Amino acid sequence: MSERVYIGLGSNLADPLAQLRQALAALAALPATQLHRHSAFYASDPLGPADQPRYVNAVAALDTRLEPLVLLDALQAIEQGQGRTRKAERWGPRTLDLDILLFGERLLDEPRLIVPHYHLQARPFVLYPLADIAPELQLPDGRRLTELLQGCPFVGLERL
Ligand code: A4P
Ligand code: MG
Repeated sequence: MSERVYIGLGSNLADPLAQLRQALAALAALPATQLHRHSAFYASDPLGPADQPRYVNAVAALDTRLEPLVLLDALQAIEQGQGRTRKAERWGPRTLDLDILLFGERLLDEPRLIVPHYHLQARPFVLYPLADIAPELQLPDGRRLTELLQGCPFVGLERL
């Protein structure tokens, strides 16, 4: 049985828009997985160190039969394939970041994988793209996306 998974995509280096398009093609090509739909692309002010370029962000909905850690491995392989190098600096610039935002109704708290993604509810560059593709979405804890949006103004964000 497949599960609906939401992936947050972000890039602020080496032609971010092209990075995101390439990543969407890679997601669509994952085994046992269908790319259901994706949001618009959004330019967003960097969260974290301010001396880095603006990001482009989007959210994709997948239907997958992969297990969560298998999907995480696949996402990290896509990041590596697009030139991601992990640096010590937290929240620093990157060619591609793929985060698992939600995985069906699952609550995961493992060393390598926490789902729902932490800070999901506070990030306009996650919530507004999510609202493009799943306005009726409800989190596993029962909170509705519409409630979260009310607490998260559309600031520092530009629909491309
Ligand atoms: N990990 C745990 N849970 C998850 C999950 N749900 N999805 C682990 C993906 N990975 C998860 O991630 C570090 C480790 O988190 C992984 O090895 C995985 O096992 P990472 O991608 O190597 O590191 P990171 O992304 O630098 O760290 P972090 O804390 O995840 O950063 P964020 O929260 O992703 O923030 N500003 C704008 N405007 N737009 C952005 O997209 N992104 C960041 C990065 C900072 N500022 C931004 C944006
Ligand atoms: Mg990440």
